Amino acid sequence: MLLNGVQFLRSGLNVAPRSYNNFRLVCRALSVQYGDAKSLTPVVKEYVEKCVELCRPERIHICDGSVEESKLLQALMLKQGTIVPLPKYKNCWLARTNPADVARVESKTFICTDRKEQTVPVTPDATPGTLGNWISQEDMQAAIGARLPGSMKGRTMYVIPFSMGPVGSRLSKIGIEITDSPYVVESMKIMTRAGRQVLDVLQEGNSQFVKCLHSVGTPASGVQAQPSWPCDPERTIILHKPSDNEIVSYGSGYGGNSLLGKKCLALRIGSTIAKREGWLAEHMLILGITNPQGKKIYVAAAFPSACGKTNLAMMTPTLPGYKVECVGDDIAWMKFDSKGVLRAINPENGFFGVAPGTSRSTNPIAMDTIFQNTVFTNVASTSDGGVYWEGMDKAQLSSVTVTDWLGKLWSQEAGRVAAHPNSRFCTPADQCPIIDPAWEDPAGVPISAILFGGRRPDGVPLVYEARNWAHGVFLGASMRSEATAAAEHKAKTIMHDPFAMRPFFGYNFGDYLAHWLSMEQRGKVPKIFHVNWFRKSADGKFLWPGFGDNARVLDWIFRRVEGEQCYQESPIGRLPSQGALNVSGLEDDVNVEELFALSKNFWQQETQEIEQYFKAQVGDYLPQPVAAQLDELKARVAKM
Ligand code: OXD
Ligand code: MN
Repeated sequence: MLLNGVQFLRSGLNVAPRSYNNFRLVCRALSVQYGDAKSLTPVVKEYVEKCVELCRPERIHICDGSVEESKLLQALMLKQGTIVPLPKYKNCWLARTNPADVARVESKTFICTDRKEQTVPVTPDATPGTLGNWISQEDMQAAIGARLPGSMKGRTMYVIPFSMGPVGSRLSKIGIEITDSPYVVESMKIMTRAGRQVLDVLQEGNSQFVKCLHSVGTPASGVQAQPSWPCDPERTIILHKPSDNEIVSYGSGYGGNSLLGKKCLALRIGSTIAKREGWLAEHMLILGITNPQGKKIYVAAAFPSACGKTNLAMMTPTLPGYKVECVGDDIAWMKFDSKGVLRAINPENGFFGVAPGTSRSTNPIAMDTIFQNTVFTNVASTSDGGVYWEGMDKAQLSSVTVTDWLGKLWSQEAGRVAAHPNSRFCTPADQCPIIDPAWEDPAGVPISAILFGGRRPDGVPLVYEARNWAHGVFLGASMRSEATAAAEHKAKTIMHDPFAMRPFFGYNFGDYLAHWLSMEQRGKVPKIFHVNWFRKSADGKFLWPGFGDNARVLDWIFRRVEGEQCYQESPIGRLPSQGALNVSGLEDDVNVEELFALSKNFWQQETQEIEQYFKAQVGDYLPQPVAAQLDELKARVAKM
């Protein structure tokens, strides 16, 4: 019998595991085309079996994570036209997606809880909520019932056991992703620790895992616009049910919509687990920085998608004697250890970076990382078997022809971009030449400072420090940034993106703020800073060179962590004191005064805007200490 969505959810995984024999019945009828069904624990078998009954695949493939398996899947995708080889590099591939499936779809992403207020603040204001989308149990069941039954007909169902974080670390979590996309399997094998070793951990008695069901689906018409990239953009939906540690994603094969370890598990479900267990799951890079005296600290930084997290995480400092090493570029899981030290792991195993803008001058380390064992998506290709995107050295184009991300011949005069603005490289983290020696330390690395930031062309200085933890939490809550291409937003509007988590909260933002405030009672909290590399002058030019020169900002932060009194109070927080920011040797003249200028008018508007936002979006859920920080800021700005 075909399970419908209602039965799928109602039966959940709370039922006693059925015997292995039962599973064999299903699998025999289907044929396990690859892998060993015996390696699955009873609860995993139960989950796989339910997914089989619901989605009705043709065959099953249990992923072992091996190189042979990758070769098999690459050959299959080549045959299906999903990828083409890039012979200029070693083991690199290019996928071109259906042009309707190119980014995360925030408007179609839902969290399912009993009550709406468990997911989002419910405010009396009529303004539509922007802090996530709630779905009821009934509607989630209906959404599954309308899409998933039979969705894998004719396809192979892949079972991917994966670990977010080093396999076996007390900070790591296990997931089982079921998917009908070999592209997703290959990407998950890069982005997570996937395969047999994860099943061994489950066999050893740790039976908990996050259930991740993904299907690229089939349009209601039955016709795929691009058979090499099956998807169902009209009916795409990404569902999360934190109470069951469960994710169901339908209709998209792209990035965070389909690689379910990343945004769905590590952030949305992850933040709910973190709240329950007393830690933090955040949209943050982690880097180690060593000063000229050989002292090293670790820093975590939250910037909205496509605001330069990968560039900062792999920065080549221009300040002599400084060294930056990369722990992760997108997600940090942070937990206090028994001594009260906040320790972080990068739960990922690879980088899923935005390609355009990545070049030898902006991020040479990324360029040294990505040209082997990498899956590129929606970049342009060159006739010598290479890739191209906006920002890459144009000199290489003189001797080749270029095919754009849509598969059309392209030239520099074409008047359109060659690579999609959200095109990506998906590459193993251990290929990064400056990967931190402790990046896989199961204990995590100690975090001394947390940075918040965004693209703020006006009014916001290069760097300032929070006065205390509650003020830092307020800075995270009031973060704003220009929209980018990582999601479906179009115009370059300044959007609120608190903690860079707006698309990724797994529960009510008010409760999230209370959780952040409570960290102060759990251990020694790091210092918090706000940075803005993107301030512009009146004539529209960036005031700060950014990239490697951001080491100058990290140098000031380092010295503040060390307790140096190199700051002055200002109405918005602590600024570097006169001369404290090291600007010596900067190639271009930088107008430091303009970079740090504070305008009463701007900050009055900014505080008003934050106040309206809190009122409309957070309402009564705003914790009092955060509201008090806003009041204090307003009072200080009034006296400017
Ligand atoms: C990402 C994102 O892909 O934040 O990392 O969109
Ligand atoms: Mn991200």
